[in-house]
Amino acid sequence: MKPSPIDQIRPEDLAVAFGLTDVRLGDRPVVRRHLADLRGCFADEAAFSGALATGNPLLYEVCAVEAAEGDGQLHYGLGILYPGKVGSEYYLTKGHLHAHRPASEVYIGLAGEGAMLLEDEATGASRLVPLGKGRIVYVPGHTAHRTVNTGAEPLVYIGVYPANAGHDYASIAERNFHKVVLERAGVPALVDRDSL
Ligand code: PAN
Ligand code: ZN
Repeated sequence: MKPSPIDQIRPEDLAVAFGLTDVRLGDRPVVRRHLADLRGCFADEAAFSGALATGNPLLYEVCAVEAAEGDGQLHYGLGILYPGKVGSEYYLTKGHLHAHRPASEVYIGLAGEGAMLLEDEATGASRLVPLGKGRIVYVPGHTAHRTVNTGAEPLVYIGVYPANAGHDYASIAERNFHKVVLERAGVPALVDRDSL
């Protein structure tokens, strides 16, 4: 007899403990991105070089649970994005499109204050939507997405996405997002990259 789907998941993947200050989910691998890994992401290159000359801080870390593969399965990751800025641009994630473009994603905000920058791949249309404690963001397919910490505390969230989504970083690295999120007069402002 074929094993039922529930038998194909390891018991430790059926229920996973998490906290808000430690990104680790059991012994699953953690991806850590430091400032140097974000070369090319920030608009102000001089501010980036200046910041890097004084250190290479941890900007964010992610731990994913990829318990099952195949049609209909889900993966998810816990992310912690630390507060800070390069020049006046808030700390951010690299951002990506899903390799399987129709794959959408749900982000659930657990702690902190921030936003998601969404950008339609075909038209470049952008939305800045709040993500933080008590907020859920829907990321449609075909939409590049980047997380931004606009607060003073770590921004903690979970992203849930189809198992076959995959991550395409190269397309974003090539052209970057059209918009940047800067602190202007003490509050976040969405600004055209080309206007800087
Ligand atoms: C998230 C992201 C996470 C880190 O789990 O992977 O926020 O951002 P980057 O992957 O852009 O570095 C997600 O969107 N997964 O699909
Ligand atoms: Zn994603």
